[in-house]
Amino acid sequence: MSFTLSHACRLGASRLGLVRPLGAAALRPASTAAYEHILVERRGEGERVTLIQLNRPKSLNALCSPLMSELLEVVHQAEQDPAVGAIVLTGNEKAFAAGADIKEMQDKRFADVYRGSFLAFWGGVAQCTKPVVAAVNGYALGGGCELAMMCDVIYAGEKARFGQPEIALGTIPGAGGTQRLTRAVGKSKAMEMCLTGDMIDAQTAERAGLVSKVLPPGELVDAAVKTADKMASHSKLVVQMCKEAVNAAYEMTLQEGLHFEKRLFHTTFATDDRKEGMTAFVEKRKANFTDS
Ligand code: DAK
Repeated sequence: MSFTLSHACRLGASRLGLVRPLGAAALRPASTAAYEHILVERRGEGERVTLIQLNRPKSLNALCSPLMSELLEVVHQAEQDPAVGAIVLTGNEKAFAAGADIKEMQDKRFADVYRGSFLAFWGGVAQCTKPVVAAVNGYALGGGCELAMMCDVIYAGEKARFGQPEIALGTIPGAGGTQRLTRAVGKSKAMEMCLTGDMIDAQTAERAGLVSKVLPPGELVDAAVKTADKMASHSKLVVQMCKEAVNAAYEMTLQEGLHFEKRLFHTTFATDDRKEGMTAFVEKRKANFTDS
């Protein structure tokens, strides 16, 4: 089912790069106008997966600020919606996204971007507490590659191409390209990509650990939705803890991370869902999680 949301009065704030926290009450009826730069659908069992498609095909889904504001608004809504268990983010067959909008950045000066902390709000995608699966067909360049890396899992179509070409524009990656990419593929490949601006193909990205699966382009989104749906079938509470624990591996020493993991593991014993999951196993039935 497609659901659409009015955005008429929202874009003023969005264009300033402000992302308003929206509660469920801010959801608009399904019959009103759609977003301008993204398409949003609900998929999966019980429509528990939010599928977001970047939709600026003429500019290869260049990530202008209004698009990113819309994206962050929907991510936030999905996060607030107790019926949603996971998100899939995709583009089209030619491009996931060819980067931030160069035309928007072209005339900016240091004072503009520094004073306003230009584009810093993008980071909200990585803060999402629910699982986000990126389904990348075509180009994922610059901010497009960085956006994919803010997601928890990346699936790639066979023709996908990843790159950090900012160096050729006289700048450097600014949304994680030097950091998340290095953690994902190691120093040598990250340096090679960031310093040459060259792209890697989907197969290379899979070998390097940047993506976890490569699929025929036509099967990609369904595969990503299937995976997201499986994640959404588990206890949302425990999925959130699990995501938090994996993400901690990027921030902590091994000892700190092991301690943090152990404490979260112990914490699952304070939930109804841990008891239900183990009881269902023993009783040879499907668990009925209540996210509590
Ligand atoms: N921005 C704006 N327009 C773009 C674009 C982009 N990134 N990429 C493509 N387009 C537009 C083209 O200008 C063209 O528009 P028209 O000329 O038709 O009006 C249309 O999309 C089709 O593109 P091409 O004609 O170039 O198509 P080709 O198939 O020949 O080439 C290409 C495809 C992907 C190789 C090429 O378009 C390309 O090189 N694009 C630029 C890729 C790039 O350099 N990306 C990095 C941008 S810098 C930050 C957050 C994010 C960022 C930084 C900081 N913070 C949180 C602080 C991100 C920065 C970047 O991403």
